[in-house]
Amino acid sequence: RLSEAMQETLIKQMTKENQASQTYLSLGIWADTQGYGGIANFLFRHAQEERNHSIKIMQYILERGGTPRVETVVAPNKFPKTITECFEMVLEHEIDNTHAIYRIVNQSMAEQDWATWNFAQWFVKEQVEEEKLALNLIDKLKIAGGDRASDESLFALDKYLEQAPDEV
Ligand code: OFO
Repeated sequence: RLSEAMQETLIKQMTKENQASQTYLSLGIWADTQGYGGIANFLFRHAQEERNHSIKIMQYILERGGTPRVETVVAPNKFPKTITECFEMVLEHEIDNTHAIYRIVNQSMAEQDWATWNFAQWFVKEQVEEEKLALNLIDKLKIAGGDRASDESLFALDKYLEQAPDEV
């Protein structure tokens, strides 16, 4: 059975994943309004993934006999000015979430809650993928010329991201 403390930590992580989902939605809206429909599509798909992460945690709490809780998320209020900044926000966001996942791993070790430790490993692996994906976006944009990329290369990148796999 989950300890009270672990349940609270997992509920906070549910909220964090939901918050991430809102952030990606907001970045997607920004990208679309700038004319980058492909990048927007990519970010919207990512928003969906984050929501799934939240639900995965909710289900885990239920499976362990706990009581999850849906909490308020705040409206994202920071918009990027450029595509580079947008992708950097994605990376920062993922790094921050990786730290949160590591805190869950640490807590599960301290409590000798091996079931949660094992559950958290899925997220450890997922964060490696997500950071890699974000780094990859930044690299691709750099190759295209960064914020000074020509319209053609941004168009190509946008088209690529329209259908890019969610993992690299
Ligand atoms: Fe939930 O994986 Fe990104 O943050």
